[in-house]
Amino acid sequence: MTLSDSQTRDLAFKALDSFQIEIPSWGFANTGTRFGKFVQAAAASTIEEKFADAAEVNRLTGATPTMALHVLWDLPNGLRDVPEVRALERRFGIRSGSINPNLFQDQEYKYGSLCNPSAAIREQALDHMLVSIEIGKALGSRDVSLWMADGSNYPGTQSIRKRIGWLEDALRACHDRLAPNQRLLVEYKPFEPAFYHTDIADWGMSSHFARHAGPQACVLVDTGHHYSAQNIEQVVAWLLHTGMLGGFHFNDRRYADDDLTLGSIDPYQIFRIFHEIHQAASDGLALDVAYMIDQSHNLKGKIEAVVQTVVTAQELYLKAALVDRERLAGYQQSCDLVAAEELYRGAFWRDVRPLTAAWRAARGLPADPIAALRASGYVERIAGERGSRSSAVSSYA
Ligand code: PSV
Ligand code: MN
Repeated sequence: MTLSDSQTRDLAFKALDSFQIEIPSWGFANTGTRFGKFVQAAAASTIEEKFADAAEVNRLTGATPTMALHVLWDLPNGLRDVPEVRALERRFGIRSGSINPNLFQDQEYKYGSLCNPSAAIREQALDHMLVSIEIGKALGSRDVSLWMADGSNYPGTQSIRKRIGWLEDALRACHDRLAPNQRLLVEYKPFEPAFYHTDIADWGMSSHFARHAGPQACVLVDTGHHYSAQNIEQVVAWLLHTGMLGGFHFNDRRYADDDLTLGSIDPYQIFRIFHEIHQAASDGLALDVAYMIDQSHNLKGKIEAVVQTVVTAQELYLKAALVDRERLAGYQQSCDLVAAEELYRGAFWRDVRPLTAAWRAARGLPADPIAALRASGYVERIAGERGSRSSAVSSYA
């Protein structure tokens, strides 16, 4: 059945109303590569500045009410920093999103954190996890999002199986401390900074650890954390099917974990992921998926890059929402390959920008959030205010 314009509009508005995406506090701070850092005068160097920037993005897009926090960078004093964060939430109208423990920067973690051969260091890492869970409770934030840099660089230098056991124990201990509304998201990555083996290298390992930990644990898919040829939407379909999909860290990549703007290299990839999610929802699967951005922009203006990312995510989410799934199912059933593919590709190529613009107008948002940011003078103003300080401080190298 072909939809009328007003039916399409209703469907589009419904999809856009339901789509929110979390922005990372570290996306506003000065970052770099291991070769160097190009500092930006407008970069945020305090938690207050990060909240201010997040509020600006939400004002422009209406789709980013929460900001992910990285414990070491944003709450360096742990629970003692909670009241300040609470006050900033109220002041800027932005809620704390996922809480990201940091198990990769302390010197002790050279040979691993929760998988370190030293029981004392594993204990220290577990303590940090437990503090992060308590921070999540105190902030009323639901997801604790774990990524570890643990692994090894050379064959034979670590017992892969002993490390599996240590991690199983640690994640179960974490799960025991979750409040009923909290979730533990387990992120995977096949390489970097470890280059021989990574303790949670892929979605199968993440799923195993999450299942072993308990029912409130699930998998986090960072789109940059796959081998080049990997079929990520198939991974997503499997996680949906097995009830293990907890959320995403979106970004794009050409070679490795490049942290490029979502959809800048392969927008079709993100469309295909969103299609799996819309399809699962319309098939009646119970879904609870946290959409998050994990990008640290080094060359683009930080706030502008985040706004561009949110706008792109909305467009791709909407394109996938508008796939005629009934007709597609018919073509799939009759194995009409070309008709199925053309319908699918057609949805991807559809220009949904008139629909996103109409939705923004109806919701009192700027029709073109990037242009509105440029016109607002916000970046120039904060660059003037922050410029003298920002070269000195950074949270991520
Ligand atoms: C690691 O590459 C990662 O994707 C994790 O999610 C970290 O928390 C984040 O990037 C920031 O370093
Ligand atoms: Mn990530």
